[in-house]
Amino acid sequence: MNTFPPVVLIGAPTDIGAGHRGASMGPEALRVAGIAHALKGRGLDVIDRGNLAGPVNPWLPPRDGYRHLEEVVAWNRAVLDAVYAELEAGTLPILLGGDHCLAMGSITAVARHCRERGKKLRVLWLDAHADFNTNVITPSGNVHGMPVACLCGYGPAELTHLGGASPALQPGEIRQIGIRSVDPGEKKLVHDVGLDIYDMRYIDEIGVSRAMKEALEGVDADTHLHVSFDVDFLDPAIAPGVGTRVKGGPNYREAQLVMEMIADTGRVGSLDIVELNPAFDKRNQTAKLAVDLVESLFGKSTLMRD
Ligand code: HAR
Ligand code: MN
Ligand code: MN
Ligand code: MN
Repeated sequence: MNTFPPVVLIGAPTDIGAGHRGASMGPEALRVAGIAHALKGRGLDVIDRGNLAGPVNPWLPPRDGYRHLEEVVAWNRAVLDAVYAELEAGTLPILLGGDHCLAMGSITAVARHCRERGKKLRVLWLDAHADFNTNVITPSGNVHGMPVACLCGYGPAELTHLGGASPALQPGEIRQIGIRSVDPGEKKLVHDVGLDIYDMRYIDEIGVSRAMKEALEGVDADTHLHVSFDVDFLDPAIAPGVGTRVKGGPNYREAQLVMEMIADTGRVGSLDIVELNPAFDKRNQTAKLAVDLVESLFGKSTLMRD
């Protein structure tokens, strides 16, 4: 028997923070890959709320080191309100992105919910990238490279104060897993901030099992676990459908083990699935893989283990 509340799918069809067009097609690709059916197969109640609306992508160059800042804010406000309403209602929101800038809205909502309920928060950031750039150090101006920095209070007021108080998150509440692409200025900043990063070298050396045990240390019955799953976390050999591929990511079994170990905590309270880009995919294989991994995240495993 699962112990999950009803899960709610919220589509945010935009590529407003990305450097390639196409993540806006992510929500539909995940639906076509059968995400609702797969979750129902896990015994979960699934409600698909359809898609949020927001500004179109004007595809302009960066201004002051940010591309589309105003539109990024508008999308994130919509995500924040939708995700917060679900948490208040006691459901488990799954954000179907969309690019990773949207995690500012979802995680700001989750953080507010946890503060109000006196719950501990742990964010697992599964990604090839640290997403800790600012407008000064960004090589691109793309805001999907900045959400973790903004959540920790480094960024423009419109984004750092999305939910009022800033910072929304303390660096100590985050664990980043799978990281293998960090820009030079970003490297210094994550070091100075003391972000807990399980990069690919560390995972290569100690293995997924030990790395995940460490990343999940301290998660208890009082913890809300938020998983921010950037699909480019996966090795591009198995997941070509992303805009920013970085080789040397987790393979199929390693990724499954990550999800299975998170599932074992029984504390998953919210999820983002972001950066899926059908324009780069082949026959929706990356969306299907993401759905397969999400099944594991919600407890699908080969054998009964308890
Ligand atoms: N670090 C690069 C930049 O800031 C690339 C960021 C790409 N980000 C994502 N999400 N795809 O993780 O421009
Ligand atoms: Mn990302
Ligand atoms: Mn990424
Ligand atoms: Mn909760």
